[in-house]
Amino acid sequence: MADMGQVNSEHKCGYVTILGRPNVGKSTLLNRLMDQKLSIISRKPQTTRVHMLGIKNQKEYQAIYIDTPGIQQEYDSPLHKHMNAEAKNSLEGVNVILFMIESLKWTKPDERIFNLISKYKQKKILLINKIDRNKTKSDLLPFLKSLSERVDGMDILPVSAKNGTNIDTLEELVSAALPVSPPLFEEEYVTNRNKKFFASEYIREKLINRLSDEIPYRLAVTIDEFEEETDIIKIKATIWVEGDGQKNIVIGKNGSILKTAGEAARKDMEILYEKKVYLNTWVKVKKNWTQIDSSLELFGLVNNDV
Ligand SMILES: Nc1nc2c(ncn2[C@@H]2O[C@H](COP(=O)(O)OP(=O)(O)O)[C@@H](O)[C@H]2O)c(=O)[nH]1
Ligand SMILES: [Mg+2]
Repeated sequence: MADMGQVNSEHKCGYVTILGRPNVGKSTLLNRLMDQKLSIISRKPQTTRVHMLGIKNQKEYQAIYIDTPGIQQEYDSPLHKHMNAEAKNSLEGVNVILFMIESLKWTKPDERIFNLISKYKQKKILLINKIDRNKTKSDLLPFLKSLSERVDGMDILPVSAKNGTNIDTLEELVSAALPVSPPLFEEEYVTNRNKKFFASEYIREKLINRLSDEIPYRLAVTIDEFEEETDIIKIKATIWVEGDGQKNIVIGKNGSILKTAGEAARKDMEILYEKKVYLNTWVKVKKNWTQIDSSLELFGLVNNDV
C-alpha cells in the first residue's frame, strides 16, 4: 500500500485502457507515455499477447495504462480467444477508455470495437494515430468531421505515438478524467511485469522482426533459468515452435537468425537491467501448441500478473 500520509487530498489515480484493432499503434503509445520500452512492437499484427501495465507517476496523479492485445476475429484458436479476452476484460473497472484507430481509416474491426465500448459509460477518447503519415493537415479534416458524427460524445484527438505529437494533450485529458484517489501502486512500480517477462518478450520481438508473417504467431518463449549476480545476469531461454519446419526456420541458415536475434535481445536486456547479460537459447517443438488450452498456462500466457 502507498503511504497515505504523503498524499494530497486532490491526488488522482485510475486505470486507462488502450484498445484498438491489431497494429494501430497501442504498444507504441504505451512506450511513448512511459518514455521507455515496456511493450514490444512490430510491423506485424498480434505482437502483444498479454496485457501490460504502464504506471505513470506524476505530481498530481498516477495513471495506470493498460496495453492490450488487439481485438480481432480472424482466428479462432485458444490463443486468440485468450488474447481477445485479455483486451475485453480490461474494460471492466477502468476509468478511461482510449480507443485507437489509424488516420484516414475506419474499418469493420474498428466498428466492432466501437460497438463493444459503446456499452461502457466511462470517459472515452478516440485517438487517431499515425497522423505523421498524412501528407497535409487538410487531409484529416473531412475524416474528423465524419468521425465526430459517428462517435457522438467522445473526445477525438489526432496523435502520433511514434513522434509524440499531441501526447501532452492526451495526458491532460486523461488526468482530468481520473477520479480523486491516492496512488494504487507505490512509486517504484512502473509495470506489473517482472524482469523474466521482459527477457522472454525481447527474444520474441527480435525473432518476430526477422521471420516471415506466419511463424510469429507460432512462437512462445519461456525463461528456464534467470540467475542474477552482482554484475551479470545468466539467462537460459527456450523458444517453442509448432513443428520441425518452423524450428529450422527459427534457427536459420547456420544458426544465423537465432544468433542475431539473441544478440539483439541481449543488448536490449542489458539496457533494461543495467547489467551484463549472458543469454543461452534453445529451440524446441511442441506440436500445435496454439491449439491446446493447457499450453497457454505452460507458456505463462494466463494468470501471469506478478
Ligand atoms: N508512422 C507511424 N507508425 C506508427 C505509429 N505508431 C505505431 N506505428 C507503427 O505501427 C506498427 C504497429 O505498432 P504497435 O505499437 O506494435 O501496434 P499494436 O499492435 O496496436 O500494439 C509498428 O510498425 C509501429 O512502428 C505512428 O504514430 N506513426
Ligand atoms: Mg501491441
